[in-house]
Amino acid sequence: VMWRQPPQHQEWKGAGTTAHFYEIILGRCYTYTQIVRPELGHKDCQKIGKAFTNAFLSKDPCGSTEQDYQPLMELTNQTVPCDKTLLWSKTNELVHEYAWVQRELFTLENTLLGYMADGLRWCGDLGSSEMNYQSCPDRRKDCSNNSVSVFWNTVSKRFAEDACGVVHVLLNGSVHNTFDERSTFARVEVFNLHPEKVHTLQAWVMQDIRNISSDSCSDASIKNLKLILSKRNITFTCENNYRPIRFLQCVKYPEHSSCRSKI
Ligand code: DVN
Repeated sequence: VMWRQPPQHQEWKGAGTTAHFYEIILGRCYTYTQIVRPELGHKDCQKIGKAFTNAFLSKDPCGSTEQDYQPLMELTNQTVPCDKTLLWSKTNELVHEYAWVQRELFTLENTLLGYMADGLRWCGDLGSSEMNYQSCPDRRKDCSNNSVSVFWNTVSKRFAEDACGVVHVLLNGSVHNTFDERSTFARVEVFNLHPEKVHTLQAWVMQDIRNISSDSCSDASIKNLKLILSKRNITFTCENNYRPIRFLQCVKYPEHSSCRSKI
């Protein structure tokens, strides 16, 4: 008997779990703890890998919670020195180029958990103990409480809560909302900085070198950020086109007029 194949049904609107997810997070855990930051000391990568997958396997991928990730969070605590936390929004490439050079600065992706999960996708299914490699919930089209978004909200919250001293943030002065209220930085990180430990948030607002305009620090969205922080008793300072990061932009566009002579 020839059975007609049922039409392939995509459960969710987003791409599925990254192929070889488990091997990638395990490998990244060993790379980070053995090579990138050996000073972190011993971490049990086998246990961390299991805690990561246990957070979402056999569960509804649209019903993910902070508690699901608690065992993973407890195995991956890490101290970032005061004044060395670097937040960002809409500057993904530039911020990591800068953190690569300034090795004492930590973005979330320079901590163990952020390093392990960076760029990956994952989800499980309530009715199965396997990962779903076919599709995962899209945060806009399916649900916001999906396994990946809840993970980033949870780790971003801890990253901000743990910060102390001066916290830096690299923002994009060439987009419509430099401070975007829907971003993780705005929704999660700004509200979880502890004013008893964090006295100042220093923003570096970088513009696209090919398109330099006027003062981004006086942008309305930045004024909104300043207001939110003043209500939280955190001092806000803002600097346009911070020179060390401008130099990085000039590495990419050395022939640009603002890179040719005096910057
Ligand atoms: O400070 C950093 C870092 O610590 C991080 O955890 O949060 C800050 C960066 O996130 P952001 O402020 O939301 O910045 P972006 O540039 O708006 O978003 C960066 C990336 O995270 C993008 O790939 C976002 O996906 P998108 O908007 O292109 O579909 C992604 N992202 C943002 N919010 C998310 C999310 N991914 C999953 N769930 C969310 N809620």
